[in-house]
Amino acid sequence: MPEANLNLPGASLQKTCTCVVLLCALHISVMVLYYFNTFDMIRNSFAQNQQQQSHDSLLIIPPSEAPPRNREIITTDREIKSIQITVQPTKDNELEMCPERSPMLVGPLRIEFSQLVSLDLVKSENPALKEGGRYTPKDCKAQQKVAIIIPFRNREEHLKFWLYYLHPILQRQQLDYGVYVINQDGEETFNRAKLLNIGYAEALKEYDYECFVFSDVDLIPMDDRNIYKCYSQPRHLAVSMDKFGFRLPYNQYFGGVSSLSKEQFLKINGFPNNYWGWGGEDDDIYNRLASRGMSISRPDGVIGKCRMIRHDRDQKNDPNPQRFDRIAHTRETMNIDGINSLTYEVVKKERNSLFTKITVNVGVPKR
Ligand SMILES: [Mn+2]
Repeated sequence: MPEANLNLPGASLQKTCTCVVLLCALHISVMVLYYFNTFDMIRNSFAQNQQQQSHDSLLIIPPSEAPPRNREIITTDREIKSIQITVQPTKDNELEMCPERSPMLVGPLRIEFSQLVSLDLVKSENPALKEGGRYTPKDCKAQQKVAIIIPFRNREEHLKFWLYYLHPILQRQQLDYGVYVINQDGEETFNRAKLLNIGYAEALKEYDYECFVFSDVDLIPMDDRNIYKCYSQPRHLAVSMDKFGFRLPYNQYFGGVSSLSKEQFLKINGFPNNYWGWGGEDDDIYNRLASRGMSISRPDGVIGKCRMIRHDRDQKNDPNPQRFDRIAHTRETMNIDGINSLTYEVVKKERNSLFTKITVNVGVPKR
């Protein structure tokens, strides 16, 4: 090789060198062009991909279930960042469904009535309540919208205990609920079942409730696992009362506290309107459920324990002498007597932060 070089003329060597340098330069520039082209393509397709994913999550996957996308965005590209910002879920979609079993439940509760409670105390202990005794969980979407209906007359002290104990329990149960106290106006004989029908009708005017809990004002659950919601069958919640030695007085007993979904309530045409005075209306309701092929669901005897506030018999609520005769004819009467024949007059509606009180004229018994 050195011998051959020596033989070449100087001009020819220079020409060859120039040629090699030019070829190298061309090669490098082609490489550089190709490199930048490819980089652009990758970048564009990445951006498109991101846009597609964001679009998908807006349409199909609820934000709560979608995996976080942020960790995929490792580029500083401004265009991609702006896409991220435009996908803001609405507040309604943001909330996940509350769990089947609330994590806030504590189990057995100490319930006593020796010290009177004031409404101010109950208010100060339940700051999350909204006007009318309404509550909605703030961290999750409640499983059910529940109206609590309390038939009422002249039991202010019992109502305070009820509110004092029940509001914290119902909030721990993560229910979207409202409390409706249906107050019978005047001094005529008490009509519990008609007041319950009125509560159903009035609550539905306020909100799209899907479940109705009917509770006497003097019954307090002793365990917050006794959930005040609706089940696939009508629910009896006051299953072991201290009054009855913490036992069910009889198998068909459906008194005290019960819950029916809107559908279950309508299936039996609501409750009877013509049970004046104490007793029988709960057995009539049981007959309605049984005649429509439904059965009673109950918590077990431990979770279903509850206390009744001791009281004397109310005035104008004597045992109804007609009750046995009426119960015997539920099947014939239930289609014409119920929510489809309900008439009443609202005298007054008051909303405070603990409950909505609706005073009603229920009329007088037929004599
Ligand atoms: Mn009672």
